[in-house]
Amino acid sequence: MRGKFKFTFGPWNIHEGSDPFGPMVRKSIGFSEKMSMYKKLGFDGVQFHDDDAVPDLNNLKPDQIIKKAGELKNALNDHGLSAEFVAPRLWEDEKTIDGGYTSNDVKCRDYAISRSKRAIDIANALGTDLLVLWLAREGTYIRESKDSKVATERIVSAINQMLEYDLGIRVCIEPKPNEPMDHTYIPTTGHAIALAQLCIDPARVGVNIESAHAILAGLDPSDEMGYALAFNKLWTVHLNDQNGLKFDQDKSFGSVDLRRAFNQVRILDKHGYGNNGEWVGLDVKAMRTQKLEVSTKHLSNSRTIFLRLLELSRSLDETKVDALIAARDYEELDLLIMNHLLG
Ligand code: 3MF
Ligand code: MG
Repeated sequence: MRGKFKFTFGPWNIHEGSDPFGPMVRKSIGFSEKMSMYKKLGFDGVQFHDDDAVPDLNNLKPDQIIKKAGELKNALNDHGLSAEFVAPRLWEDEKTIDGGYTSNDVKCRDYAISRSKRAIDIANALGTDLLVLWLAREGTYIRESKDSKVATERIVSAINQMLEYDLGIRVCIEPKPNEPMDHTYIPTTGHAIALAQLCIDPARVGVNIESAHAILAGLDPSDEMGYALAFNKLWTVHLNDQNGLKFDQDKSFGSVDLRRAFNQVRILDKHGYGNNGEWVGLDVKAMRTQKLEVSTKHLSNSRTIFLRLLELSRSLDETKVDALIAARDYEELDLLIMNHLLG
């Protein structure tokens, strides 16, 4: 069965251009203005951090948070948009300096769990059952500061508390090997899927694979996707691109390695991604040099590249591919693919 594709991104993907070495270079665009940009750019879904959806949520009571999220849901409806997921933003608060679920301080761990429950409340109010966990600071700068067995058990315990809190919620881990930490505890798809097996309801724990995160781990994103698909655990993706092993670049999809992007589109399409409602998320950032008026092109461009690669994937002569595989002539297969990509 072929894939069925609809696209989504998070409000953080339209951003002011600040980086660790320089301030913002573009003015901030408020969420209501961003909301009116989605459809024009070809997107139907919105990904949220909990505080993108409900700003200042630390100073609100649970029922106030739910009320505000309900108001946001109405605004999304007015724009014909759906909420894809909510992710607790656990990496900015002072209480999560040393990690949330794996912090050495019990008060900080409790905060991380209660904040995750608020994110689940927001997901419910926005009409989605997907909670994404990018485990940003669940790791270390030095090995001796935490015990990796205890840390793993603490992440499992935190996820279990989320699964117990809401019997309908699905928890989707977004693995990343480093940045901001030196090392994180759930660096790859394999780690995330294995972790699911330790949870009380493994069927409700899956993955969000980001191309750049897989590349940073020295892995091929399409193989990571195939692995998750074999477990029926690929519940969303963050497509983008990455030029080698350096900081997380969030470049436009396909802009570094077109063939690597082609293989991601191909594996998704070959295995019917999207037929159970999965979205294609694009976690991409505009270059810092881009002027405000043209600072959303990375989003529409990434979608365009995806759709062009989809055409190429669907027009590939699979009979020829099969014959070359049967003959074990992978050099000729290599040329077939290159010629196909070159047009
Ligand atoms: C970090 C990321 C994050 C997550 C997002 C949702 C800012 O490398 O990719 O994007 O995708 O927080 O979990
Ligand atoms: Mg991401």
